[in-house]
Amino acid sequence: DYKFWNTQPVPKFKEPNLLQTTNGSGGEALPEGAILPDKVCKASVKPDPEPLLDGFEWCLVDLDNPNELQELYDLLYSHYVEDTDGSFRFNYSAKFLAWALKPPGYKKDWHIGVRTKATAESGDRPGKLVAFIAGVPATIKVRNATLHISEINFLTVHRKLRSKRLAPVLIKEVTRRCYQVGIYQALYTAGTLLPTPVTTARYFHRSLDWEHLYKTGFSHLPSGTTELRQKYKYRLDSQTSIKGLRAMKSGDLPAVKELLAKYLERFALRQEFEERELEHWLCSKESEGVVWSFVVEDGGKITDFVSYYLLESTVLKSASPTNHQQTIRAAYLSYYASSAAFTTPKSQAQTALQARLQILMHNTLILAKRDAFHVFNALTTMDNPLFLKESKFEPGDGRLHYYLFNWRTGKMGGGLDDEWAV
Ligand code: YNC
Ligand code: MG
Repeated sequence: DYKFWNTQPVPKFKEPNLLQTTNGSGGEALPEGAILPDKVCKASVKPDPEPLLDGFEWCLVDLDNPNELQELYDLLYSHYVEDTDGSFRFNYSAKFLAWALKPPGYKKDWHIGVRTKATAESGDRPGKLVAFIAGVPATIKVRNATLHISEINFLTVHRKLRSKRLAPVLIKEVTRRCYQVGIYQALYTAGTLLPTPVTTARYFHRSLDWEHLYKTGFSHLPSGTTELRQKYKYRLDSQTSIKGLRAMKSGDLPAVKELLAKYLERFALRQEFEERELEHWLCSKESEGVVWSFVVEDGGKITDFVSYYLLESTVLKSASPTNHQQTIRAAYLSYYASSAAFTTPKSQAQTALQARLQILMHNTLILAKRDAFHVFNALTTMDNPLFLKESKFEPGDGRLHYYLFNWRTGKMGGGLDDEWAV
């Protein structure tokens, strides 16, 4: 019954909303915008964090310190998100964490941890890291509003401390630290249903190495087919087919920024990037080995771009008789854009875009396969429904709910003109 979430500035389930038909629900339609005014948030800020249970203390996790980064990696490796039946767990690399949590303008004091208390017996060394939550700053557009927000991620509680109401305490602490610096809205995603998603996406998976996915229990052999036929189904050429497709360089940033901004304007929920932010996310030193970004250059013009990131999953219930810990190397589709979206006349843009994205994604799969990825994952966000089926993606069990904190708006995802892109 959401004892914690009912106290927070988030929309209630089934709340009448100005941007929805109220269907005679009788309620007064509530306006789009902040749920709590800035000044109310500001006035609520306490000078200190809430006290923790005896034996625990707050800390910041200094990601520039390799030992602390490793501690965060270890915590997530053993305790972060698993799939619905506990067969796989995300294995975010230390490099990924440093990249994801230190974009331009990041705040060290939004990397919040909880440790067991140092004791005299342990020589007063800091205790073990047992919980974490992080925020990074971002600018988003929600329909016509521009919001400076924090994006909240990596909420983790050690499994021995679960169900002790520590998660709400972490959430309140990151909220306090955001409010302290005048950030009153947040964006977050979770597989868990909470009040109230602004939209919900589904995960789709495209096998690149079907045999590996089968051996690790990720994929099953559908009845009426054979292993050989499955491998054949997902085969890919070794060479890409788009002329001018190449790795992105920092010199492409101005063109990619412009193309992406124009492309994303078509979506009701989207991020806004400065050039240095895009550089960080797509082609910085920090992103090497984490993100792969490509452009299509045609006659000196950048017509398309696509990116994906590496996130391994640990195989927890392997059918393999060896003790060797198996992993799945997954590529996740990230930002992309194509100038085919701006085809004129407008009535032909959708068809042109669909055709173009199918070719672009086919080429992207070839690139990912070449880089030894086992599977390519994509959500049903952005224009992805235009190519998922055609490119042999299959729906998975996973759902991802998108949430806004302290911002009310209408539900998104009804049609391609009203989609989301964050
Ligand atoms: C979740 N994922 O409903 P109620 S996603 C938010 N996000 O509250 P306890 C969650 N809330 O129902 P546990 C949540 N999961 O009573 C549970 N909750 O109102 C709510 N898993 O707390 C839950 N990482 O401490 C309930 O639960 C209350 O010990 C119960 O801890 C939960 O990063 C968790 O899936 C998730 O480590 C930490 O299960 C733990 O179970 C765990 O008794 C594995 O908590 C890892 C995992 C979540 C990944 C993510 C996004 C987090 C967003 C948090 C909300 C941010 C709000 C905006 C703040 C900034 C505002 C500004 C400006
Ligand atoms: Mg707890």
